[in-house]
Amino acid sequence: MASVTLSSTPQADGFSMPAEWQPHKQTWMIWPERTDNWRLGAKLAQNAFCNVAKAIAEFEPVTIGVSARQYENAAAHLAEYPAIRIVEISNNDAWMRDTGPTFVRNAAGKVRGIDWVFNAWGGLQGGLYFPWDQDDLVARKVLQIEGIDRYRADIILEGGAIHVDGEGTLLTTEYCLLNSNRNPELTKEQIEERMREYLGIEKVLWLPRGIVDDETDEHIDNVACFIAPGEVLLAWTDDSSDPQYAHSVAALEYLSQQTDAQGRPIKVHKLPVPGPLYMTAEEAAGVDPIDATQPRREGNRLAGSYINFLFCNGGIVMPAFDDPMDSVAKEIIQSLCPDHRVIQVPGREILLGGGNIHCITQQQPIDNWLSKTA
Ligand code: KQY
Repeated sequence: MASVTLSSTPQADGFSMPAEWQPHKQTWMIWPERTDNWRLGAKLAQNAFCNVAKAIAEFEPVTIGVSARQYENAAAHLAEYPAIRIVEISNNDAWMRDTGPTFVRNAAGKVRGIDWVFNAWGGLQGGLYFPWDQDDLVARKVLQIEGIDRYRADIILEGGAIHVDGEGTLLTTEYCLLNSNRNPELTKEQIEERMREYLGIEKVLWLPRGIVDDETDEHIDNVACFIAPGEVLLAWTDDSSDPQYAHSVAALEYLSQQTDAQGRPIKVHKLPVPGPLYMTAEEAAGVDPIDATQPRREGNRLAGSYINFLFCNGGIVMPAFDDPMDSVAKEIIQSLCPDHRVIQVPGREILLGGGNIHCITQQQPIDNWLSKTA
């Protein structure tokens, strides 16, 4: 089945983005390899990504896009996991949340994909690498592989910059979406309008800031997410001397005064942050200091957060950091989502590259779901 490029918008066609906890057909990932982001030839990151893929595969199929150069290596790592498929996709790095499509669905359960313009988190004004031309083709290739029709959006956006509740509300951060290195020609109102047109939402909730030193310009998917309609999980610290405190307090104060698209007051659940966590000298020395514009140095604060997890079919895959807060965060999420089995996977190697489990994954909703379950 071919993938057609559409000239309309999802909203005009009756499509909207489902909540992440709605049923998935599969989850997509990209195999990590660039040695100026992933230390020691990306070997440790490859193991970490494999562990994430295996954890997700306990709940649903996984497809991993791999460059031609790494195809055999990835296939050998994952040969014994029939729920994990390897396909060849060229890329500039391994952040499927941001380079993959955002899927939308209509009332009949038909699925389409949005292919956002990607500029490596800021282009030549603070972006994280150049070029990013292969990353900008990833969403299109995923949709072609699946035979899913595509909307090419006229806006620069990464999937990690948005969360939705599936009932009309979108959550984002001003620091990222209003940053002059993304869409400087658009006003806040025009960006909201684009979100309505592409994601079929009705209301945008704007947190001012995200996680301190998050090199994505503070994506929402590292600081807060919907855990249910009307309920937001927020990264939190009680340490008022930590710069994260002001970010989290501002988010809490804002959300406490907001209602969602259905008119419900937002209920906020606090989720402790780990650490603070910092890059060690050994970790920094393992990264090749070549192309990436973000140098890795001993003492860099890492943007660690347990918010950066993925809902799967019946499960949640979340990071652990060998930190006292690991078990606390897991218990909070498990108690809020009793119908999901929460699995923790080591997240530090992924964090060293600048993100975590949500950033390296993209869920594809099941198609014709309503007719199949009717
Ligand atoms: O967290 C993400 N969504 C992407 C992080 C990119 C980091 C590149 N070094």
